[in-house]
Amino acid sequence: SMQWDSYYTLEDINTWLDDMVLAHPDTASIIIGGRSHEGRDIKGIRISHGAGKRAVFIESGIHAREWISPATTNFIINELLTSDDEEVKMIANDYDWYIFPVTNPDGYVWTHVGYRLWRKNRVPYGNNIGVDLNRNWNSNWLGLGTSSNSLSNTFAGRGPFSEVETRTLSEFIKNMADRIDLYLSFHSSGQLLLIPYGNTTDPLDNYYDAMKIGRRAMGALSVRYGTQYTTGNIAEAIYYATGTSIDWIKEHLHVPLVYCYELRDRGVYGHLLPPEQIRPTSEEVMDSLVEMILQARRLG
Ligand code: 0X9
Ligand code: ZN
Repeated sequence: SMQWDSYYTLEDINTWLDDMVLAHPDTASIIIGGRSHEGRDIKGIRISHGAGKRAVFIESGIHAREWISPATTNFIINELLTSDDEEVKMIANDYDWYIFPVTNPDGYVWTHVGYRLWRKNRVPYGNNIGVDLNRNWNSNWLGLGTSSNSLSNTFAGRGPFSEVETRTLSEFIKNMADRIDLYLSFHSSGQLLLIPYGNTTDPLDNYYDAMKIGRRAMGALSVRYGTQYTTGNIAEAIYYATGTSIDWIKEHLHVPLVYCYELRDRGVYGHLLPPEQIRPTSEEVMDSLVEMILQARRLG
């Protein structure tokens, strides 16, 4: 089992997912959300206490080097399956959970065996390698905040969904989209909670509800360790970014609530967050997730 004080390889994470399903056969099952260029599965877990419930979807690790993202997601899986906390048990029970810790498996493996700060997938384009999988979704594709140069870390690919990872995962999501109440995308870093859209500062249809729910969730996040997150539209809170997952989920699948977490920290370690911070980062995010769902219910 995981100790939450070190980062794990893809192989370790996938074995751990299998172990969790073996230990919780009535509620947990393995799901395959898609595949990668190098032929790996995008492996995840479904947690369900009975058919026909509304769903929460968690996509993490789309950027390979952001190791705190899968680590936090694994912690959430563990809490949903093993916690004795009444509120955690309640959210675990009330929803069907679809959770993918590593949605860029080739990139994640490369950060362990090749280059620690790799971000993109591993597809060769000319002399360069890799598409930014968070610029390749079919929403304002190749708009602001991305690049058509394959050397760039924000290379959008040769077309919307040119990459097998985004193409297969988006199909999986599309096929269950009418059940999703809440979609979360985990990244690092900067301590932000972001809402669509990345190409404009114009408010969303449900901007005020999304902001209110997000701010209250970040209030809950701050209680345990005092960690401050800023809630805002992608374009106003950081920079323009197009072809991102949450924009596509919102624009094309009409999921009401979608958020991108930019996890710890705020510029000291960045993507190289020390493993001692895995547990506190994960705990406070879990606190925020409980509050987010309670607030979404109140307003929804
Ligand atoms: O640039 C990005 O893709 C994200 N920042 S990061 O430093 N993790 O690369 C911000 C994108 C915000 N939008 C979505 N996540 N959809
Ligand atoms: Zn990222």
